[in-house]
Amino acid sequence: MNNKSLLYPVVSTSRRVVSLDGMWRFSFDAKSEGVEANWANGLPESISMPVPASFCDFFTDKESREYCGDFWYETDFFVPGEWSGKDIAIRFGSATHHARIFVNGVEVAQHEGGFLPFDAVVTDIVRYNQFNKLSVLLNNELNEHMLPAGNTAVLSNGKKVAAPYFDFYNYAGIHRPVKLMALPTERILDYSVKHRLTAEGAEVDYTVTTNGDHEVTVELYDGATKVAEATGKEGTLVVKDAKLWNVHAAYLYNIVIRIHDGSAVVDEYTEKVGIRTFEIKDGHFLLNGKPVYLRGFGKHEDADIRGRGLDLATVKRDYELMKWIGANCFRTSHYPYAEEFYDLCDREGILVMDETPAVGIGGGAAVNPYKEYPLAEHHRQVLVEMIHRDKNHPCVVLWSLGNEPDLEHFPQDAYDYWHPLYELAHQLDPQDRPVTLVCCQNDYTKDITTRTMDIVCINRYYGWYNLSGDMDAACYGLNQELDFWAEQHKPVMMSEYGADTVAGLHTAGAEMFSEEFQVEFYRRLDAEFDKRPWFVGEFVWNFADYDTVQGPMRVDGNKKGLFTRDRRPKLGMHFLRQRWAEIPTFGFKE
Ligand code: GCB
Repeated sequence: MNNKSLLYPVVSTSRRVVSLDGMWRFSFDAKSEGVEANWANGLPESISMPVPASFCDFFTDKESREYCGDFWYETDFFVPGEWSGKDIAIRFGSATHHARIFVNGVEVAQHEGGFLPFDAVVTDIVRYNQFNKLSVLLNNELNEHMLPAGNTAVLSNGKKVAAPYFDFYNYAGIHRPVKLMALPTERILDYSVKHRLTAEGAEVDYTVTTNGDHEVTVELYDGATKVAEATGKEGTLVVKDAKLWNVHAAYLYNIVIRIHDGSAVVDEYTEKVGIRTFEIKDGHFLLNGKPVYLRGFGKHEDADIRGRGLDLATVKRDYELMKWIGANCFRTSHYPYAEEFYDLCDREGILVMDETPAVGIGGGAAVNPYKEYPLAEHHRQVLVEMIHRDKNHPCVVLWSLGNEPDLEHFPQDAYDYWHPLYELAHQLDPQDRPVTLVCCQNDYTKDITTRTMDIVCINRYYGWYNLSGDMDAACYGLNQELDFWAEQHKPVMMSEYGADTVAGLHTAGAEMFSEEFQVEFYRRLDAEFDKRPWFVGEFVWNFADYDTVQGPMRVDGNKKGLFTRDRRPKLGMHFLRQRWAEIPTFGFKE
């Protein structure tokens, strides 16, 4: 059974949380024999493995690093006797990609998709005042009915090989924190907030979902001072002289939600919330009613050794660098990130375009992914989970349904697939944020889907993959395309553009792969954006170099980073730092 709640685990008067992160036991299961052989009651052989982290880069031998198939994690956890009478749940921030969870040998949960949280209520299975066994069977094979999409080839020697339809390494493992929780049996399952600015301050409409009928109260605190309160599962908090959440000037309140039974508090949940509005109006993004030009990056959760495992030190360093360069936004390409990322954005005042793991859908006229990949159901699931998880973050301002699907070869099928997702996202989000998808360098005239989104997001590599190295031709091509988009009367944003750049490679003229070319690339293309008032944002690709599958196109991974993988700036970074400093935070570009 699951707890039916994606609320982030917090400790309160009624809730307890214990981290299960640390060194776990690990074993590959190449023959997929573990379930039959009862490995859920104890791994016959194991090595140690840190959680959270990807398992891949701890290994030096190719076989283990590139392992594809089933693998197990195992640990022991203690349940204090004083927790009896509560519901006991285990929550995974994510586990990549397919997970089956066992406690004391009993299967308690399954989850598909490697980038969103899930939990299992294990109250009836755990033994109190004793150690219990937690076993996790994971599988990192890719296929065409799960996201991100890919394939798994089986070689003649029986070895499985991942064939991703995407350009980042297929890291796998328990990537995010694992928490043991003691929750009241009658509890808060979810809440949502929606903000409205008024002449006196702001009004926050809220809804609370619980699994019981007792009275609910909601309070808003500014530090220790209560500034608003209301009773009931739905209501409005009236905040006089509200301090708004803003870019680079975040202001956060504490929301405190309680369930009462007479004078007793049955459950209490508290979280930080920011009051702000975000909308598209007259072709511009308005944050709290003021136009804002988005500038930032596409990123990856990617780091040396840890792979895609959450590492708070890397997260912190990335925010410091984003502030240093003057970015105000980034896209969680190509999947929802760890919740801790969004928390820091909430605190730092950085905007987020939140993306589902829908990457790798289609890739040419030969296959109609909308007919041949049974993806729609899983796609809906990840969209629902992402919006459910992230809807209250003030930093999240845009939903991206996915990255670079084929929209050109089967235009009507593509529209019929994507448009219901667009409508679903609007229905699911209490704040009704703008919804988009990110389209790739296709024959944009044939694509009938992108123009129906709230904003047109284009990934374009003029000057790199096409018209390579010729920036005059690249600017010509870009201008031709931008003239087309101008006729659609939608705000347009560059959601990716970039050039592979080998740090330390210098050329007197600006030649491809050199740091000089990276500067020239951005200097020339950015000047074209600046000619158009309806151009509302630029996300350079990528924040930092990152790992990919091996191949003739990649030299030790993708080198389009503005920082190296160990976060040293390349020349392009200095150019952008200066450019972005000249663009006012609010208002229009001159
Ligand atoms: C893209 C993809 C991104 C790739 C990038 C590149 O269009 O969205 O995942 O990594 O191009 O560098 O080729």
